[in-house]
Amino acid sequence: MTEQRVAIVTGAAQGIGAAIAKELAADGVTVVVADINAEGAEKVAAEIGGTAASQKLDISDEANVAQAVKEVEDEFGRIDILVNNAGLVPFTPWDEMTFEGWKRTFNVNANGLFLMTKAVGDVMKKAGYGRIVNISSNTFVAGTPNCADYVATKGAVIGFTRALAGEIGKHGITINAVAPGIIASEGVFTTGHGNGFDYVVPMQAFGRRGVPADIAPAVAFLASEKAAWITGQTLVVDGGHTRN
Ligand code: NAD
Ligand code: 4PL
Repeated sequence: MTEQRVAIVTGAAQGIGAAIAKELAADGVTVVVADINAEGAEKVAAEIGGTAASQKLDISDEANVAQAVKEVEDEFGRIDILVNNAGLVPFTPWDEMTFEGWKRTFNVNANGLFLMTKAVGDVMKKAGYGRIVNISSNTFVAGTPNCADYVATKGAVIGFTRALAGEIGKHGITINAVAPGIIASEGVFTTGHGNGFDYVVPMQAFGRRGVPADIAPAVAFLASEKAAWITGQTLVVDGGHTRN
């Protein structure tokens, strides 16, 4: 890949996605900052500068996904990297969980992942090349309470990653997952998860809060040429919180 590579990072208006977008851009990748929050996405793309672009995108809306992916293909002629980062991170004790809430979480975290991977995967298939990185969570390993819907979607991300790897390798596409531990993103402090650091930091190998920039390099590695022999894997990046 000597030419300029192009990436779509979903949910990149803030938090982990914004850090991933910045990391890829620093690696010389042309990044499309895609988010349902158009204004935030625009701001991150402007901060990156250079060739970075932004896009308003709801990953759970089939028509929006089709149009947005076509737009990127038309403008840049290629999509080398897809980072499926956008997601809802609700904090809902089981006694308060409803079927509506469960479906809302699955609609974005699982269905949105499907729609983006399907649409961008078709573009990658034509090119015979692609790198897909899905953001899971170490809650799947830890069985973190107060978000059973969320943990189930993050297990779905890992199952999907494992299953699809064997089917899309023949098209030159790798697909892997990164499973972060609790990270001080903007989103995490808007819910009860903000108190999670008190419990989690003492279990980590390092006594500080994880930040979005702690996650981005692992994603950039899996999106790079250096990771060409790695597919179907999940890399836990959590400061040693879970170690099994
Ligand atoms: P965040 O809430 O700070 O940011 C998420 C971004 O996704 C927001 O900009 C939001 O507008 C966007 N988004 C939400 N729904 C969308 C949709 N339908 N279409 C497009 N964009 C949408 O979240 P974060 O903490 O940075 O988390 C990012 C990812 O990392 C998520 O997949 C999350 O599950 C995962 N993760 C987070 C943590 C953590 O502790 N923060 C830990 C492990 C995994
Ligand atoms: C350990 O992915 O991994 C809280 C909220 N605690 O979203 C997460 C831990 C949260 C996590 C996560």
